[in-house]
Amino acid sequence: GGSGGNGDGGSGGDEPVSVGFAQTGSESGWRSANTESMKTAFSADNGFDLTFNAADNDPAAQIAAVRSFINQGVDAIVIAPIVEDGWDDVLQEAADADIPVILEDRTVTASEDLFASWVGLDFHKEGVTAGEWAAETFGDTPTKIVVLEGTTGSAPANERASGFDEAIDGTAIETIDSQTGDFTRDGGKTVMEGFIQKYGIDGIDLLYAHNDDMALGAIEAIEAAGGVPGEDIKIVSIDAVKDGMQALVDGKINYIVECNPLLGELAAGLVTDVLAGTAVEKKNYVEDQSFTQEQAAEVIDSRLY
Ligand code: GYE
Repeated sequence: GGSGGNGDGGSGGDEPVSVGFAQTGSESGWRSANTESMKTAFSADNGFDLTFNAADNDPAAQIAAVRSFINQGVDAIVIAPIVEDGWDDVLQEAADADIPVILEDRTVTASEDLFASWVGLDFHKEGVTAGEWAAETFGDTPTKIVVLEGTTGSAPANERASGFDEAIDGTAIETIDSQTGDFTRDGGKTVMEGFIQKYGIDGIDLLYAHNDDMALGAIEAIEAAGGVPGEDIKIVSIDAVKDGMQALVDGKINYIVECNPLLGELAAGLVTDVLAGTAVEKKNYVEDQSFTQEQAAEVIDSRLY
C-alpha cells in the first residue's frame, strides 16, 4: 500500500489495490444489500484488497476507522458517512496523506474539495415522491400523520424530511409527531408503540417511515395493538427492499419509493478511475423508481435485493 494517487489502480497490476471501506453498520435490509454489493465489487478477483469496517451506527467509531485506514496507508478510502457533519478534520488528514476518498450512499456537509467523488441517491427527491403520493392520496382530506425518521443527522433523514414536507405543504395533511427510529426495525416498532399509546390507532391516519425496516417494525406495533396496517393506518416508506416489497404486495404498506443499494460496481469504478488520474464527476446520482401495491406485485419476483 501507500501508493495512493500514483495511478497504479485498476486491474492488471501485480499488487492489489488496497481499499478501506467505512460502512455505517448493519441497521437495515438496505444496508445488508449495500454491503454485499460493495464486497462483491471490491473483491480480490477484481484486483482489490478490501479492509471492511462497520461502525455500528457510531459516528466517532466511523471516524476512528477512517483514521486507521490512513495510518495503514491504503490506496483509497470509501465511506458511507453515518452523519453529514463532522468530517472536515479526518478528510483533511486523508488529503494530507494523499489518499483519495470516495463517498458512497450518504453525503457530507464538508467542502467538496475534501473528497474525490460521491455516488448515491437523491434523498430529497425520494422525500418529494413520497410526499406527492401522500398529497395526491389525502391532500384535501384532513389527515393526521406520524413520521419515523432515520438516524438523526444523516443525509437521508434530513433530506427525506425536507422533501416530504415540501410536497405536502398547503395540503390538509398535518404532521402530529415525528421521531427517530434510527433506520432499524426495533426502533420503528418502539417509536410506533409510543405513537399508538399517545394518539390511539384511530388518531393516526398515515405513517411516513424514512425506510422500509422502520415501517416493518411499525406494522408489528399496529398489529399488536389490534389495528390493520395499510387500512386503519396507511403507510408510505422508502427503500423497496424485499421485505418491504412483500409487505406492499400483502397490502400492509401502501406505497414505496425505491432507494437502490447496489452501488458497489459504480463505487469500485470511481476508485479505479480516481487512482488512474481519470477525471470523474463529483456527484453521481443513481435513478430510483416508486411502487404502488399493484406495481409491486408485478415486479417483486424480478427484484435484485
Ligand atoms: O434508506 C436505510 C439505511 O443511507 C440510503 O440507510 C441509506 C439509508 C437507507 O439504513 O435503510
